[in-house]
Amino acid sequence: MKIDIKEVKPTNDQVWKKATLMNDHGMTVSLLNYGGIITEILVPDKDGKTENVVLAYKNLEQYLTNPGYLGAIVGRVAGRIPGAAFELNGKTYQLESNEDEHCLHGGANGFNHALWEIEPKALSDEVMVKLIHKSADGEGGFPGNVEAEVTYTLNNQNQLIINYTAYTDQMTPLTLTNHTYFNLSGDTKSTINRHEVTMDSEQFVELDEELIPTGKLLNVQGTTFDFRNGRRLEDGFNDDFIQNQVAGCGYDHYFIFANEKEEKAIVKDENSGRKLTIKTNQPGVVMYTSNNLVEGLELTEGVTKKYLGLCLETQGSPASLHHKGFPNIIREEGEVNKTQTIFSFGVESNDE
Ligand code: FUC
Repeated sequence: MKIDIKEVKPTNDQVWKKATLMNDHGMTVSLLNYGGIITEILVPDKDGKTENVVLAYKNLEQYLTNPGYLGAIVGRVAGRIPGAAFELNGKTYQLESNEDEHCLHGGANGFNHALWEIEPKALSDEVMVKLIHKSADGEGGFPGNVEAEVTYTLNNQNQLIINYTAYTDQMTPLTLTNHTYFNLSGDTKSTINRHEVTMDSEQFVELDEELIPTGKLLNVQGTTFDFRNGRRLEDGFNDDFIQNQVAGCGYDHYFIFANEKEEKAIVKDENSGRKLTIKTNQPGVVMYTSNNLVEGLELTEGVTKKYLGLCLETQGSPASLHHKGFPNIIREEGEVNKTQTIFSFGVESNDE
């Protein structure tokens, strides 16, 4: 097990730190203290070939804008807050809008653009970095001073464990996630169309044309959103179901976990044999299939394009700010909100 931290310069006047965590089984995770952005996850395929399974820009400078939120920690509130406004205890809070009149992923100066303090720590059986960021009362329009800590831990079971801790000194909405785009084919050899997803979910949040929750939960039964027994993503890309259509012919929806299984989501790529399993104590996940990814930005391999990556953004649901019956994101004064998501990588070969 090893950690390496070095300085990188995206531009002449900026210095970031890049941490590289390595385990004893050929798995490597690299991340920046800027936005807590994951820039590389190297894992072996079924033949032992180690390749990168996340989308990352070739030029670090691109992360300063990062329209697709590649690899980043997202907060204070991951997802969309319609009209960039919400009510709390009878008071209306107006946020900065950054997508038409809506607030997306915490606003223009969200956690994905913060330069986090970084502390490495190596133990005998795991390596980790802790990232720390303080967000002041009123930032982006949100109430409360928030102290966030996110740790990325790599162990010898080929698991990347992300722990989020957030303290607030006032009642406030908060739900953090990570916006990594996975592509298990390795070095973006192919799109995610044939990735097979299994998900422990019976219900998802209906969206309108602007990707804003309507307030209705839909049952997955009989739709392209039924991943309970596994389904290829291309089923939804090619279907005329209105919910796939509004999302740009794909998925960009919050799925509520049924909590029948410990493994909340499993992603498999038959060609490479790679398998990603997700466990979390979050109540659900936004599954986004990069339907609206800005195209043509240079990546470490290839360029950004539609269906190139799969985001599995475990989080609470911002729809709960305006509708009843959705997983809560309001944190109480003095609360320390703790969540965890575990990404486990493995292989499954067909000829076994
Ligand atoms: C996801 C989506 C959005 C958006 C963004 C970059 O979380 O829900 O639609 O395009 O990330």
